[in-house]
Amino acid sequence: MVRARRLGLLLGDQLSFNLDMLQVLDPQQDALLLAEVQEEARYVPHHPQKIVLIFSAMRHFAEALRERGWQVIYVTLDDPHNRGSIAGELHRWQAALEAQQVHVTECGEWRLEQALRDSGLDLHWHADRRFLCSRAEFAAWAKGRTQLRMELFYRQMRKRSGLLLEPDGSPVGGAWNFNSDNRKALPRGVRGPFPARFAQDPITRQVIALVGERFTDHYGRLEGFDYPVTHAEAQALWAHFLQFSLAAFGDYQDAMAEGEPYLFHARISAALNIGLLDLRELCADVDSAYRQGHVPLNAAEGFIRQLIGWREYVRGIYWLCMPDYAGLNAFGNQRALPGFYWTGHTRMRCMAQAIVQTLELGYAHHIQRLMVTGNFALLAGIAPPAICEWYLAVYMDAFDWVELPNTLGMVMHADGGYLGSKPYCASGKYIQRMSDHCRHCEYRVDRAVEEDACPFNALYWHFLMRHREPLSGNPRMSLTYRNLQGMSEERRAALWQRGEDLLARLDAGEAL
Ligand code: DLZ
Repeated sequence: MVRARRLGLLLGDQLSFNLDMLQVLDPQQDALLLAEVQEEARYVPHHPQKIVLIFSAMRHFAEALRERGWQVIYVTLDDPHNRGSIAGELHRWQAALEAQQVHVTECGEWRLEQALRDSGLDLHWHADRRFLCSRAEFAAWAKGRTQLRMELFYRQMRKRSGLLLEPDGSPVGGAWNFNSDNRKALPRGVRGPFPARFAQDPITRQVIALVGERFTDHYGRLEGFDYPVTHAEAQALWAHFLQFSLAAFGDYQDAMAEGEPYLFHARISAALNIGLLDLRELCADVDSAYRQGHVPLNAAEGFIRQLIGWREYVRGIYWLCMPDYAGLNAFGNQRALPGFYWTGHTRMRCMAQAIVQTLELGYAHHIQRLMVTGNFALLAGIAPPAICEWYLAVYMDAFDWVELPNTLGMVMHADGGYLGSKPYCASGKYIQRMSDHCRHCEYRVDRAVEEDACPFNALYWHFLMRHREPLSGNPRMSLTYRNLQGMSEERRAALWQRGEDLLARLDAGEAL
């Protein structure tokens, strides 16, 4: 066995040439370790395509590193000596290579970072500079603030990055945020572009065979995998978005439509989160597309806000508040996740569409996640750990640092409003306004208490009634509570009863 002076670990979501560690270590004397392990593949029932993505991208990255002269140890899942965990493999290879030092990059997830810190290995830690704001910088920004607000954080990131700024430091277009120009419903006849698809090469096909054998107990379709697995393919996906989708993304980023799983969304989040794309390069491209007049400001600003605003903000909150954050449950929700989240077998058309496409593609866009599957979980009072695990398992781009704050905080309001100032609860009316699902649904969105009424309607009012305390005191909810107060007592009682019936049916294991 060859020896190495130092050993560097690269995790399945750290597949970037820009990592600090790769600048510090020396290809002449040091070795890099990538390991496919049971523990990472099974800590939640990841969508089979997500496991394919990670393993295939890891194998391709290992090849690319070797081409650049690195000595790479690559451990496959079926290696008979595989110890099944990242810490186990680090121990094994440190001993085998007689490495004097082991280098690691901050993990995306608290769970794994804790396991490495508890591993008994003497580790040299590197910050993950793929993000704009370090953990320590976020903590310094948050210190002394009673309420954290994304908008203020976002403005700081804009100033710091120089993105979409005038020479005097003011925001281009005279405002920091064009959020209100991002909410158009899709006009009839408008469709998203033909999606970019990536053919499976022999490495990917080998991984698909492995996953098909080993993960038969995980939910989600394995066939049809077409995600980018190399840096070059991820760049091609990005170029496709810039050319065909970004201009319309601004207007229609909240829209939903039958048979349109992607619309004008970039579908780059999985590639970005595992290191195949670089945040700074993406933002620079969007900034320059705007400055060259190729895309309107609501598109450029809306996109950049998601990346340097929301994405960095949720990561900051995650590392500031873990591990306690994972246990928060402000509404005391205890209900089990309905079985139809794993099958899509529900008569609610919007839910069925979002869930089925999720199981087929490992993808749904943010409004489907927030206002359809998420909204239902909030209104139905699903226990936060159950719905958080679902999101973490089924989405290709889901890692705890981004999934947990988004689900527990933004979707479920289980942190009591720390991350977002009001719950994103909505009746069927919102879904009707933003999609064409209701036109194809068995339930009637214009009804609330009848047997054929859209379940979102009564559940919405039931949610507001059962959480009157503490929500009615929230100034952003006052109009909603005035509407509730304006109803007759009989109407409120009927809505409550219909909500009770629906929840009882969920508890009995019935699909709505
Ligand atoms: C998601 C995932 C999966 C499915 N498998 C592996 C693996 O076998 N080896 C690995 O290094 N990483 C994997 N990952 C990504 C890790 O779970 C991810 O790095 C941590 O959750 C982030 O802390």
